[in-house]
Amino acid sequence: MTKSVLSLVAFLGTLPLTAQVSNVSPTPQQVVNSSDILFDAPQKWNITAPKGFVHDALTKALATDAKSKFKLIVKIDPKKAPKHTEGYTLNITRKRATIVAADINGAFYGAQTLLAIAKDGKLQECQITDYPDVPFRGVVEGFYGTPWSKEARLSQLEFYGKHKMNVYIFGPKDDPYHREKWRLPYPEEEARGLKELVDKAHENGVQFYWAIHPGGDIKWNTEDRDALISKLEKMYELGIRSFAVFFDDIWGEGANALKQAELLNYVDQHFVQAKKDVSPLILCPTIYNKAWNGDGSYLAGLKEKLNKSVHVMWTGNTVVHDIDVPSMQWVNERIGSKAYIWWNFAVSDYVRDHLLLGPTYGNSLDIAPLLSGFVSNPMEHAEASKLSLYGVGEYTWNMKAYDPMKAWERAIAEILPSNPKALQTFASYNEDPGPNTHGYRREESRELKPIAQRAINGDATAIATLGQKAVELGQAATLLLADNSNPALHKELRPWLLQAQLVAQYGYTVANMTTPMEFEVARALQKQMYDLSSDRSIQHATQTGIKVGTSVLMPTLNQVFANKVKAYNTANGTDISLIAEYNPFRMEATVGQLVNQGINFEGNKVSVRPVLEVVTWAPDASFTITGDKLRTLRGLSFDFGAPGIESNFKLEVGDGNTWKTISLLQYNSKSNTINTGKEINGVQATHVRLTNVSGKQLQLHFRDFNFSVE
Ligand code: LOG
Repeated sequence: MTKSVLSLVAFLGTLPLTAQVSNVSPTPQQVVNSSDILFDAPQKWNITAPKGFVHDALTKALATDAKSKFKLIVKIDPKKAPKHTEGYTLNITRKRATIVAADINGAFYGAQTLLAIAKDGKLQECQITDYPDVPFRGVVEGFYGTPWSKEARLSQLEFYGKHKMNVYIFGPKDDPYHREKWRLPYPEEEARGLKELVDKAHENGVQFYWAIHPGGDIKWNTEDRDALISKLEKMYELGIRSFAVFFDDIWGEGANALKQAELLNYVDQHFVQAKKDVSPLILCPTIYNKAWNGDGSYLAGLKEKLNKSVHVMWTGNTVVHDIDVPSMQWVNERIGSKAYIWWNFAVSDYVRDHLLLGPTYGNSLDIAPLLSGFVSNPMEHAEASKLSLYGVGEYTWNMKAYDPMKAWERAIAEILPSNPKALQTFASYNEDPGPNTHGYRREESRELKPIAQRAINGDATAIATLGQKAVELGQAATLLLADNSNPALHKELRPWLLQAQLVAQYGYTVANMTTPMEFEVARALQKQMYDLSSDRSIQHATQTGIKVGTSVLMPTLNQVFANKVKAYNTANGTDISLIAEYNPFRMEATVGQLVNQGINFEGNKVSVRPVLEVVTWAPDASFTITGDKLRTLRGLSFDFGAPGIESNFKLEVGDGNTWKTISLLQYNSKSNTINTGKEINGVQATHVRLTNVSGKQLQLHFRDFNFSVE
């Protein structure tokens, strides 16, 4: 670049870009506007472009005519293009648009930039030089819960292409042929569906990685090794050319670093290298975050044995964590290569009662040179996940230009152009996951914070404003419930929109209440929220509640409720309860991963939510479930994913002062379910406690723990 252009770039950096170029997301690395004047894009375009998906994308979006005077020329010329993989220049004049790209993906991205500029039928003279900061950018569908549908995935892949993300890793935990039945081939129809996805990915410049998760029951023998290779062969036949092997969330034999490395190296040599057209492998290790490093031998084993061509995934300092330079340096040193980041946002499988619709922020803007790839693990709500993925696209392409709030607003406008304001209001009450086992928190309702404290202090104006804010949330929810312009989004948000209406009514009631009757109304609304949370006709089977505004709005309202009732009690000598929440059971634990674990109470069944990763029980560690009143117990069972473990635990029930021990038995040797002796039936209790009495540390799953009450 010449000096004068550089200074022009610096100068323009302080000016807002005009409408057309600012349509481009992610923000290009360098833009020079020759003129601020917009001119009409041609009706018809005379297009010359490399055959295949670049040509297809352009001719699908633009009307073509070989006789048109306006030429669009796309060529691949590594000598003239920016010296970056996927780089391109785009030059628009009044007469023609020219894209010069380093490679085919660069040409595709140049075309995407042009299409974004021309979106409203206008063009602008400009010269753009562009390339990505991070070589592999995108998404790992790696959550627990209902895997995305084929339709959702097709829509995602288009979205990634449009926003210049080039990786999609298929690894949903609950796809049977990814994990449980990893040895078996997909049934024909599903295989056909995958083939369709692979084609769609290639049309959008996206590498489709298929991941296999064999560690739960793999035997380190030739038979299983060959089973794995033949499964990969089957996937290769479907057109897949990129593969990953996941060993996360397992323990025991499968978690052996040296055996894992041996297997990956074998696949590398006998499959990847042999095929010649397959991308480098990706491994998700068992120790995939710093908190689990232990004595360091696992990562040391990988570093020593694993082929350097294999990318190693990493979630950061803990399972759910934002990434910075020191955390990258820490892992890179230990694995001997640049880690491939698996960022666990906006995944919500550990807080399924929440939607995470807030902006994408928290990762340092200077880590690009330290990582080999950056993929985000989103929510099982595919369409709603685009709100954060849009930010991931912008962040990974051009970190220095990244502005989380602006990206968020642009995402909202793109995903629901009919009602962006309502969606933004609603989203601003669905950002924080609430207290959770991973300790990961997000800002929520930024605008509400200054009002909240004043409302709690009793400031009448602030309380009225709080009520008004609640009403605005209700209005937003009502508008969104009636807006079916994005049906997939509507379907995903619906349970939370219904809950938001109740939250709004509660807020309005609390802000305005003065009488005992109105206190009761507020409490009745909380009961309705609780009931809606466990209504199976509204939410699907693995969904465990519906929460809105838990970070600022609800706690503030609950506090205002208590203050008002207290003042009333003092003035009238009454003794009305200060608690508005309806919360019949709570959990306390010395097992770290269970501290904030939610409890469901539906019909007469009380159950603790499953934990996804392996739970570590120190000797004598326990958890206690406490009810709000004495209830009669009728049977209890649990499943920690292993048979014959009953003698390691002691189960007690009681009223908090006296405890009765209940025997634990495994009725069926083929299942992992542990039951109790008959003596539990009819016992009156408020408390149920389970303790590790084995005298040693236990590592177990936590699939289910439930009991029935009368
Ligand atoms: C799983 C992942 C899950 C995520 C968040 C990794 C590597 N594995 O704790 O499937 O969606 O955390 O709950 C994980 O993150 N285990």
